[in-house]
Amino acid sequence: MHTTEVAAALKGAKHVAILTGSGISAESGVPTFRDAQTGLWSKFKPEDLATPEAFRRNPKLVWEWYAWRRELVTGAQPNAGHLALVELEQRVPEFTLITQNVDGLHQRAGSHNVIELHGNINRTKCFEEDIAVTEWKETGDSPPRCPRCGGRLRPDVVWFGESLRPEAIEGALMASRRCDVFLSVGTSTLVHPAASLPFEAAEGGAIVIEINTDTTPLTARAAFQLRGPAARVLPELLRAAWPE
Ligand code: BV8
Repeated sequence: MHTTEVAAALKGAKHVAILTGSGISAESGVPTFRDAQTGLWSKFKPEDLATPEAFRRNPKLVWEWYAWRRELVTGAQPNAGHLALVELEQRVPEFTLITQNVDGLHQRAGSHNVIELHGNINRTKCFEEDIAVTEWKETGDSPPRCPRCGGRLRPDVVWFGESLRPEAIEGALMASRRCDVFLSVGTSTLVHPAASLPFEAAEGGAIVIEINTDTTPLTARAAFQLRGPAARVLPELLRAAWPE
């Protein structure tokens, strides 16, 4: 294991950028995209439900899938992996946390400089007008209706085939190209454009470290791989870099 070399790199870093995927929330009980769905959702593949086409075809089904996931997320707690990143943010001169997760667990753990690439499941917007909606009348409609235009409401997440918010992807690309240490944590590195960020960082000369329980398309390109669960590996790394 390269914990000592990685700890030394972190200790000397000026700007650390992190990309996280659903693997960092796995130990909080939030299933990853790869994990088979359970219960009445077991017959659906996430990428079949997380599209505007699926919502047009069956808005009630998609809305209730997100309601189920929202309950899971609300019942979950940030784990030692999330908390280690909060500590890392306080220990390095510049820090950018780029997440693909829509669960909001980084912010609940106490992380500040967070870029939510794919939105947040606890926010809602109007499907027709594409603007945020915070209050609506519960009329029993599923999905509920927009108080302004009567259109259907949808979760404020980025669906497959939809573009990311320009400021989010531009901020993530800038941090990836400018950082000197890049950690890719708990992501299968398959969904674009997020999956290109660790490679942008490597192109930019950063030391790229992968923390994952498995190999991914990034493994061969990373300078170091720390194989293991994020909630164990990240605190170990912080202790190796800052023993006090
Ligand atoms: C777009 C929000 C413009 C919704 C999500 C280039 C090449 C190929 C395809 C494309 C391309 N460019 C665009 C595409 C199409 C598509 C795409 O990438 N498709 C993939 C499937 C090939 N991208 C898009 O559609 C994007 N939009 O590009 O718009 C455009 C449009 C059309 C055509 C061209 C351009 C929008 C993508 C965003 C979609 N929304 N989420 C919701 O959550 O419901 S993506 C969603 O899936 C997540 O946010 C995340 O990004 C992804 C899942 O990946 P991971 O988080 O990594 O999770 P996964 O389960 O896969 O893996 C878990 C990993 O953790 C594993 O490696 C496992 O080993 C590890 N692990 C498990 N436990 C632990 C652990 N590691 C450590 N510790 C543990 N305990």
